[in-house]
Amino acid sequence: MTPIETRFDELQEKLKGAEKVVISGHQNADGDAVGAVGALRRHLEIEDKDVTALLLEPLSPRYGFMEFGKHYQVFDPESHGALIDDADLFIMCDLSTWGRLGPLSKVVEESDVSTVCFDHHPCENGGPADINLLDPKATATGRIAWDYINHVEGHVDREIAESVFVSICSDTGWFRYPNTSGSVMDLAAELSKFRLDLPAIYRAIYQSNSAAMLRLLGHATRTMNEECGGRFVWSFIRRRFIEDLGVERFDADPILDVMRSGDQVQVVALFTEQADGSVSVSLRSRGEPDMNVIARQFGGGGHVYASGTSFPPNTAEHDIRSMVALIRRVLRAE
Ligand SMILES: [Mn+2]
Repeated sequence: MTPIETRFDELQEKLKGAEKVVISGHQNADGDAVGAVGALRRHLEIEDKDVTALLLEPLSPRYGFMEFGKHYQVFDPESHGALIDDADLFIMCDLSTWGRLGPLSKVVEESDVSTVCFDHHPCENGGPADINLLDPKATATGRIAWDYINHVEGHVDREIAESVFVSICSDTGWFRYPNTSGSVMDLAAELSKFRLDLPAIYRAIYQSNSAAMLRLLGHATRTMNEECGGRFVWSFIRRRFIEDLGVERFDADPILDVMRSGDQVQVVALFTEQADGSVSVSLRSRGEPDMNVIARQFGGGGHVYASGTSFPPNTAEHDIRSMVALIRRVLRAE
């Protein structure tokens, strides 16, 4: 039995004595967080648990097609505090730092609920929860959820298959990133047998940008900075451009996707000014250098090929310059 399978058994045992379970993912839930929460929520529902799925903000419209969209609540400290206090188990997905649970972290930490963490981000201290199901080699957290459900021989239905599919297609960038493997394609094929409409899923996730977002994308690429002979490109989007163009729901991914399509590009950084003057940072690479190492030096983290952090308002401009200089140095040393 592998180490994670031993943990799977521990969780299965723990769940035998649990009735009320609350499950959540990180702030700004991406497809993997949503998919992992969705798959585990449905699994626990099938297992007759009293399960509540919480997200920290409304589900992105990109994932509105999912059955999961009908089965979650947006976290509200007023109404959900008691729910967490009464719960037997709290499961967090696709994060291993409490900070990424936003206002929910305080509520969980102040309660004495047992905690479980499903995650595939690199994590140094063994994990934040009582039971940690961590596999940094897993393509997506939804894959770990899928492995768990299979390990305990849970029933799989269309909702679980759809959720796991959303996890793996999101974290592989629709099967294009270096974490796409034969076993990922095998799993995708298996899941698609549950009557998943793949072109419709692709269209919902990747072809649902507003015209305002497309104009902002043009602004970001037109003002893009090129460094190290084009190996590093970056852009800084000021808040006023987002407001002037009427972008209602900003999304970094379509912009990052275009920027990293350049033939020389190895590293992309996108800095986006927020309403409060802070700057959110998205980093992408083709596998080298490690974006997690860069992000960590600035209080963030993530994966080798996709990481992020955020700069506070008072130091943001200086932080942008330091990060650009650091990436330049790392690339020159290669
Ligand atoms: Mn993930």
